[in-house]
Amino acid sequence: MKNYILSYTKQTPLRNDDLFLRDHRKCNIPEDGWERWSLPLGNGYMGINVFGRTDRERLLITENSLSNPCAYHDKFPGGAAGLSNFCSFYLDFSHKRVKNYRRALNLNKALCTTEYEYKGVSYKREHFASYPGNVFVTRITGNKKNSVSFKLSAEVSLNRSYLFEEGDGMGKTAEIKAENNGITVSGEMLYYGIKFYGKMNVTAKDGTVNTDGDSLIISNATEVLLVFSCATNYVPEERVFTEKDPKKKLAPYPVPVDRVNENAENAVKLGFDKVFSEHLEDYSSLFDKAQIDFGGEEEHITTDKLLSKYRRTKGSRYLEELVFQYGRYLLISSSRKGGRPANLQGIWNRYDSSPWSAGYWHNINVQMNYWPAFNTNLHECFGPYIEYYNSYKALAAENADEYIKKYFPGEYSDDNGIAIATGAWLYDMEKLPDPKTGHSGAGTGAFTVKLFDDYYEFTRDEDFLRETGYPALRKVSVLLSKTLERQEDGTLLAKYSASPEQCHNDEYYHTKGCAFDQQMIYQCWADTIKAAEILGINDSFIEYIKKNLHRLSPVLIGKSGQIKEFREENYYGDIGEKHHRHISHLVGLYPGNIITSENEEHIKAAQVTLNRRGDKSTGWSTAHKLNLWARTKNGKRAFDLVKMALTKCMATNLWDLHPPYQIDGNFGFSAGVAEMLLQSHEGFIEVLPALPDEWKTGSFRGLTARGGFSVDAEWEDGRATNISVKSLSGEKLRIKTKNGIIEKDTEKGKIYTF
Ligand code: FUC
Repeated sequence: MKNYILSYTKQTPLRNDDLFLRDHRKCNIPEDGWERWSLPLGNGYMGINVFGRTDRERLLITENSLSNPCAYHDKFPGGAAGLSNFCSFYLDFSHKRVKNYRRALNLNKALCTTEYEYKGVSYKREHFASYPGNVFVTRITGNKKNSVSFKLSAEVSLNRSYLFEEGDGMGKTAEIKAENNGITVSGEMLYYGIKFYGKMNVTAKDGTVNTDGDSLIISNATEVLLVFSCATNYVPEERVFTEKDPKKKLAPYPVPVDRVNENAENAVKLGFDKVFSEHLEDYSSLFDKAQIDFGGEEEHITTDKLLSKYRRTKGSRYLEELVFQYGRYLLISSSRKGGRPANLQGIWNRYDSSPWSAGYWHNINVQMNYWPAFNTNLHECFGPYIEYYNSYKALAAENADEYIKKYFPGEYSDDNGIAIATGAWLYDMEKLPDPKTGHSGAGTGAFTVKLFDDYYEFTRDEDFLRETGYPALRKVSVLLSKTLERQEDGTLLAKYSASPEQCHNDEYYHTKGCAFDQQMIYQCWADTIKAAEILGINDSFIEYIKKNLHRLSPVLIGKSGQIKEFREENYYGDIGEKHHRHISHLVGLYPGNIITSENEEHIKAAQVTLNRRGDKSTGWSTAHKLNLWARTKNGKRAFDLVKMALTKCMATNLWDLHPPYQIDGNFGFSAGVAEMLLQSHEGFIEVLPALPDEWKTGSFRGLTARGGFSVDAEWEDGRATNISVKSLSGEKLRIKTKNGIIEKDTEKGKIYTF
């Protein structure tokens, strides 16, 4: 694979580059360039931002379970409590006015480096986060003996007893202790009684390490190794959600101090090279699985310059490839088995009161996080969400009982399914909204379990389908079946319905049977029926949804030729904001498969809707539209969105900006690029369905398709010259070729060429 490298000759500035806070100047949070310039590393358990500073380096650590509840407050407008950062380590070198400064993030190795010269010594820092070792490792070297000296200290923010106002219980206590071989950081986040512990081990070759209060002074070393591991006492169990007393949620669980110490000690024993090679083996086993090549040449300019060059010129194929791979890198770094799912900011957070609480938002954001897991060959990274679902589903069932009892009492029974509402965290989940005030309809649950259908489709893992996928699809279908109202013409409509966050006359718009809910209910029922068939299940509920599926009427075309967002809309924009960032009435186009090229009229109407909505929007919305245009098989328009994302939505560190930084935009970008190159939602594989002129010649390797296939392709002048498909699960293959759709029985592990 080519080298994919983010590189800079500027350090992360200390000025406030924080777009979120710029809009909310009242926030009194220390200033830095975290959001635009720092470089992210992660091993799924923890995220690290490397600032790359030479006078005072900052290494900012996040652990996704260290959280307050979501709570908005005037003092932190826009911030919503929620996730808090774990701690920062500061390395005081006092190296000012350095020469030949450069820093980089190498995506092929998941390795971050900072290099410079100071007073005749060449310094190098290398950082990586190992998943198998569960450690973050830093090596600092000087090319002259005894040239490395610095002070190492830790800082825990919010070391006070409240966040918003005295007595709110949203504070944190912390103790930082220095010993000769390292620094420990421990304490408690009070609201949920989260105990946390982190250990930084320090080894200095040649030099000395001495304590100075709660800091360490490292003097005259030639090489210094820092190894950090951390954890909280969070356990992803049902009772963490169902226990109502916040203090009791984690009460039975101890913080795994021994495990953390062992992680750190093991890595020290093994040494940098061994820990790095284990890390690289693990990381490459995922990262190297998929490649795209549009002929981009590695550009030897810094990433900030590359971004501005992209804006000024005809673009850069290298940058397009780089940002595609960056999304994959970020997913591997923030979502690994054993860790928590990637939240709104992945696993990187500098706040005490984070934007939208760094929650799991189920009306688009968390779904988008996992779209590239499927088509870019990273289905392993979806594991944390499956585990998360299994821990919240009991609460989701309680919430479903309550919702049906309250709003549909006649439908109440001993199985009311599960309710997955928009807002969710690691300790709690919102209830479905009140029909008069909520901003998103009950379709959010169906939108969520579409991920399970996709996971099954891409892996063909029948055990998963039996144990988790089918029960989840069915439970959401059950809930939704109880929320429908039969109309005179026999149509079944979601009685309380809202197209996510769409406003009319500045208020959330509430209605019956909007396209989002109808499409999502249709999709969920159809996927439930399909899963039941695969598993050989048939009962009265399956019979019922089979019989009534046609009554859902998920797609209506309006007088402007648009897909209607609301049944009562005639012309586009009659109801709701014309350019609203959400475009929820096209969920049937993507991620669903209700609007497909089988019905040209539907595809045309989807294009009208997309054109009327306009391209200009926030980060994740741009990525969403990229996927939608790809599904209409319009390469030119899809590429407009690629350009829009790269010219308007990227921070210098290539984080996607809503603003603020939200990782969904990065993930949606990678998924969208893959969707332009390969599709499989129509019952067959289609190579290059939405290829733009800019990518006339190229290749890809290891993109994945439904049915459990890994696909490689090469093309010239827009035409595929070589296609090879590896069968990963021995399923029947259907592929569109120039001679039409070909069907083939396959054997697991075999490769078929076209
Ligand atoms: C949805 C979006 C917002 C934001 C938030 C985190 O509610 O409508 O734009 O991205 O999620």
